[in-house]
Amino acid sequence: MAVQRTFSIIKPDATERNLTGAVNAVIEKAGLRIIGQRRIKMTQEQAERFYAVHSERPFFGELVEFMTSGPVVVQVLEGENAVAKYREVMGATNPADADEGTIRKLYAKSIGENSVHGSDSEENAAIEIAQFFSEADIAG
Ligand code: DAT
Ligand code: MG
Repeated sequence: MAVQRTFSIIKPDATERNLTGAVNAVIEKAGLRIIGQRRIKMTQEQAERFYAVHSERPFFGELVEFMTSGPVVVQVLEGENAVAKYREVMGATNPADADEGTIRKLYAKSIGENSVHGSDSEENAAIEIAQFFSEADIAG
């Protein structure tokens, strides 16, 4: 498996509790390199576009409201098999189902406020990275 990039967001529940460094420590310990990172306040339009695939789901309004409720840290991660590796390190969407040692097991508050996002495919990673980063702001 080749070196890949994936897209990560440290969500508002985690930035609010000053967990950016703690989350980054888990990411780096897993062998993933943080090659782009920016702290932003997502606009409603950015959040709606980012989660457009979930627009028909009953939790969509709540999700957009949460993602715009405070600062987030958007990141580009690089490493061997980075997409699947980061999904593994994040843990299951619902922290109640997440494995020990995963970011969501350690830090998530609930299925909605679950501390991190990670891309689910290499194709989506490229689309998501392009929404928030230009190549000039990434250094591998
Ligand atoms: P993941 O973030 O693990 O890729 P997803 O893509 O299915 O999960 O959903 C995106 C986000 O939407 C998820 O991180 C939190 C929220 N979400 C998903 N299912 C939910 C539910 N049943 N209730 C509330 N929020 C939910
Ligand atoms: Mg997802």
